[in-house]
Amino acid sequence: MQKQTLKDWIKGQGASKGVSDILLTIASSCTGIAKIVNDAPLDGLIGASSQTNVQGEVQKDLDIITNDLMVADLLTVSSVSAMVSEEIDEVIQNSNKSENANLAVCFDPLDGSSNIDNNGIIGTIFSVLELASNSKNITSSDVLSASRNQKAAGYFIYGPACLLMVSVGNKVAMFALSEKQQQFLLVDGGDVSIAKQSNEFAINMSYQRFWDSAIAKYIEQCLLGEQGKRKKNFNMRWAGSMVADVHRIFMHGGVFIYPSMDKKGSENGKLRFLYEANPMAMLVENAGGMAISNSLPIREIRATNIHQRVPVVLGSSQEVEILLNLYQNTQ
Ligand code: P6P
Repeated sequence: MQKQTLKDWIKGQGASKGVSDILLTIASSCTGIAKIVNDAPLDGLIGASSQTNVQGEVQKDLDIITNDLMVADLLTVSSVSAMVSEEIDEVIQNSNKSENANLAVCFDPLDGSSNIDNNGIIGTIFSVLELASNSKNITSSDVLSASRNQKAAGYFIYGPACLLMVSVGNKVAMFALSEKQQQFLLVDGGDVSIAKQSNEFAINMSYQRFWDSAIAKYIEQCLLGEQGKRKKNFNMRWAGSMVADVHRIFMHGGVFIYPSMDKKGSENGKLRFLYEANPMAMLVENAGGMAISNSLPIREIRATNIHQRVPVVLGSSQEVEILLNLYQNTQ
């Protein structure tokens, strides 16, 4: 049976033409990124560039190349009013936008780029926000005040297969890039859900001394396994790539944790709200999971900076509920 194309799925979900044009353009951009990533070792592109981004992080060659590709492609879409990229300090204006354009695209063009040189799994994360204003010059506060009005969110994952996980407000659907057809085709029934229970957690254990008491207590109980009050054993995974760690949660449950830490520069964790935490929170919640930042739902955060970092706990609802209770009891 012919698998549904991304274009037909989007139409079936009732997304606006503006959102549809953006999603199809990003899908085309990421088809190109998949090829660039695949050829990177042969093209000498797995190393670091001489530049640093607004986060003060050394940019990889591929960070810059993939960013420039996505910006150039999205500037051709008339429904895009502005963009926020992890790699660019300021809001990017779209001079080609139509008069009534009111959509902002926030993206991390290549998440997990510390995994490039070891051929690890990396990805692209995106969020489409509907702005309250369609003024000529879109400000940071215009974008930030639209963060609760996500019209679409998703990620591409460049692994053995190139996959897309996406939601335009209702269900979450997974697509795979068909080499033959060079387009994304629907995998399974278009209704991905996250297991409510899990025995797997994803956290960088090397930061244990910096954790707050809620996280410390939760992980302590996981590590006690059957001897502790959880009365079951846990497994740990940490890919060092948010897209890889979150995708595993969609596939077989689990909880992903990047907490605030008592460590200079990590007081709000590491992950950025607009183009990492917020889109992943929409996907996770639309798949029946939970996504919190300390004791607040991530999607209710009122960020004050377009590159603001926020603590992230997301995944299987029963596990996130335990962490939420721990946060509420330690406040
Ligand atoms: P750490 C990748 O650089 C990233 O932003 C996320 O994709 C990933 O979850 C996190 O950093 C890993 O951080 O501190 O474990 O290297």
